[in-house]
Amino acid sequence: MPKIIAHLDLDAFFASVEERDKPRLAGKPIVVGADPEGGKGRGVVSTANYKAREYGIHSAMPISHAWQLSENARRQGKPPAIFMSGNYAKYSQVSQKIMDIIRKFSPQVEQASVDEAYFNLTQEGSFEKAKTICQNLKKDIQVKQGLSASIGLGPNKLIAKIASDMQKPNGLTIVKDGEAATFLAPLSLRKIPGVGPKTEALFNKMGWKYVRDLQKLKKDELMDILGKLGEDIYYKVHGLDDSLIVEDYEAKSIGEQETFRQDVRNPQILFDALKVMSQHIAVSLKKDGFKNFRAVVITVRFGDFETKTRMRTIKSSESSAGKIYSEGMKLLMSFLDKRENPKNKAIRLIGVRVEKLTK
Ligand code: TTP
Ligand code: MG
Repeated sequence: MPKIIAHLDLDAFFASVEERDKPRLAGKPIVVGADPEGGKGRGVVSTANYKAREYGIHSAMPISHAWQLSENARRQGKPPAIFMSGNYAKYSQVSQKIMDIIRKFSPQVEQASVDEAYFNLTQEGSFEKAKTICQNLKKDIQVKQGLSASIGLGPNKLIAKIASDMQKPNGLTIVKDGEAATFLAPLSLRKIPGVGPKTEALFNKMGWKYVRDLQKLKKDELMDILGKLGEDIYYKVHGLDDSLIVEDYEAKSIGEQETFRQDVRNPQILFDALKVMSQHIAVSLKKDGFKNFRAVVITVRFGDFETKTRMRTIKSSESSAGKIYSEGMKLLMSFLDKRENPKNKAIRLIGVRVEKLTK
């Protein structure tokens, strides 16, 4: 029997929670993220609701840019966006409640991020029955939590994930067994997980833009270009994926980031920020019931917005703030010298997070 896998992703999650809880926000464009400080703010957008996206505002955009777009809209007589800081404790509570609802509809659920989950519906026996389950689930989330979600149904996780994004917001997209390759063919290559901006640029240079362009290649041709990654991509463009639903992951990472008021070269300022964030993360780990982490990840964004991420995997299982700090510091050091920062650029933002969490 073919598998029937679903992927659910909440629509404009943080912003939708705010809109739900604050009646004065109903129907308005909303941006959750850093303080825009009248256009001078230095942080980024966490998310924007769909009204605000009509102005071109989106996740990870500098908040100052979002402010400009909102001001442009205001000048055209449209309502300006409402900017608000996020209430992350609340979002994570809502997230847990949503996961509990999904668990009532499926015996096997994998939380993949704060607002998305894969779940198994194979036991329903047909895509028609699985579709009805998804419609009921969407209704239940709407009634109990006042939020809308988009769901993709497919023969594996890869297809379910891509499908859930096809008809956002409030979508339900079904790709039956045997339809996967046809479904993927017209999509742009960036829709394939694992094809990032660099790989996409490489493909574009070869004249390949859509999934169908890669579907024509042999596995060896892709492997000659990209090695193991080429092999992975070969299977993906044909809609093949045998990764399993991994239960038990309540969250894949816990982390924080800080944007400095001015770009920084002084190591002490960076280490101080790292220390405070490490302490916060250790507290969150405990609060969320995690025993250990096995990896520490540092993100550095330079003044020119170049952004680098480096990870250290730890052999022993650790949970202390001190360990996050010491591993984070080793990673951070390389950004202060030629190894990761040959041009001695100043640093705009650092982020630290822990991954490979166990309960
Ligand atoms: P997403 O599911 O990527 O985005 P979304 O739910 O806001 O919108 P969509 O309808 O397109 O799914 O991310 C979930 C939440 O994670 C999002 O509400 C805010 C947070 N987030 C960030 O803080 N920074 C980011 O860069 C992204 C992409 C998300
Ligand atoms: Mg979402």
